[in-house]
Amino acid sequence: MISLQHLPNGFAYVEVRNSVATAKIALQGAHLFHYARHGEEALLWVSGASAFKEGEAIRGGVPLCWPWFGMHLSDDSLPQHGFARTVLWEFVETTEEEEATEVTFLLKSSATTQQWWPYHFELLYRIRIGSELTLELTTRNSDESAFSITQALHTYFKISHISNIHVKGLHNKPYYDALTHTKQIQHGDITVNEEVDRVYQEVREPIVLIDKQRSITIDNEGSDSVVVWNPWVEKCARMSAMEATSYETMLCIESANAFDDERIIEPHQTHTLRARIQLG
Ligand code: TA6
Repeated sequence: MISLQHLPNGFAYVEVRNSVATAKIALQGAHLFHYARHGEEALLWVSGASAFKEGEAIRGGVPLCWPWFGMHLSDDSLPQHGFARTVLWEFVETTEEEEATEVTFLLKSSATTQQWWPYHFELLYRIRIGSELTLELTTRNSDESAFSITQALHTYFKISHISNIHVKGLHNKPYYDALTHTKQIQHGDITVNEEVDRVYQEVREPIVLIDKQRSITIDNEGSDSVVVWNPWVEKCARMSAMEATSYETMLCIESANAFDDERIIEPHQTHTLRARIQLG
């Protein structure tokens, strides 16, 4: 079952309910903000302080960072993480199978987008909701010039408590530490007991988030970089739409083309960033 729903303030989202799971995707930003298999904990964390209002990215779920990740390289008046997550997308297609539903959203360049980024493009975002969750963001260059993008599926995972988790799969990977502005190498699994803001490179194997008895496997394609972020106490207190204890129950593991993993897309060519998320 698929329906278009509206919050009292008019904020629109698509609700999906099938035989295995439920999901909710806002038209603004094609922003997946809920996914849960029946009878299980939600996969994604969403802040209780998130406003769900026009022009403001939902704090949590899977914000789409596009066509740049982080701050714009030459104009810091432009929004962090690009504009795709705060503009309205079109809900263009749905396919229902026995145990999965696929929904597709489209964002095309316009006079609005060209005020931030001067290229012609089409973004197609397919979300497959079943016992697994697959996110597939395809950029088509419909311009006559090549362009470069950086991007991320900025996934906020819901966790039992930050002290219970560890992340496997990044041992020996190089990363940029955004807190110290230094390049480091990961030794062993990641545990979190302070602010963590790292962009890992050369990542070509699945990453596994272990949270007590629950394991979440993130298998990326079209991506060689992964961002791991937790704001911890002080930054959490300073950030918008965060509650004081938000950092305790969320961890971002972001499937990305970030920094050195930028992608050049030639005219009329495409690039797809795909994340397959399996729950154990
Ligand atoms: O992906 C990590 C990060 O770049 C952090 O530095 C932090 O800024 C986070 O994204 C949240 O960014 P946002 O623009 O959503 O507040």
